[in-house]
Amino acid sequence: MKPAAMWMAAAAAMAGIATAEAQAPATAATAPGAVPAAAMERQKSPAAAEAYIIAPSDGAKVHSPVTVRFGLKGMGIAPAGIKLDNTGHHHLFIDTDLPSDLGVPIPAVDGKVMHFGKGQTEVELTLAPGKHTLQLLLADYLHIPLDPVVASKKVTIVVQP
Ligand SMILES: [Cu+2]
Repeated sequence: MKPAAMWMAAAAAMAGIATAEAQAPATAATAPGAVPAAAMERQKSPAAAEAYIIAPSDGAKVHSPVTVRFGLKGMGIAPAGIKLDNTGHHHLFIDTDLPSDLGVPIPAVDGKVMHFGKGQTEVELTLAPGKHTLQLLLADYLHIPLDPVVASKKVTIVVQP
């Protein structure tokens, strides 16, 4: 497939899954045990894959709303629901540690764990004044973290009143 044709296919896929994608994290959150763990196979990540938070920087003093920009090297982004090798989509953990069980879909938690299943690479967050942590975690088309895990360092910011 020529690059242009591939791009168009990806764009069409993004448009097509927009509605279904919105429901997937909710399903995962409300019925975490619905799919047997044995049925889940974590997708492999490339050895060079690296996720990082471009902005804000660690220790930054910022004002709300805060624009968080997601960086990714060594692999690509694909929307949730689209199975492509060496791709995934971003998840942002706010004031929350990464899941201890990496073999199941990442839940969606209001204000704590956000999915970017359309392939977004930034978000504007409204945060209360005070200290907050931000961390990225990549996951595959089924919202399951990759193997080995691709996560950013945890960044701490201070939102000023
Ligand atoms: Cu997800």
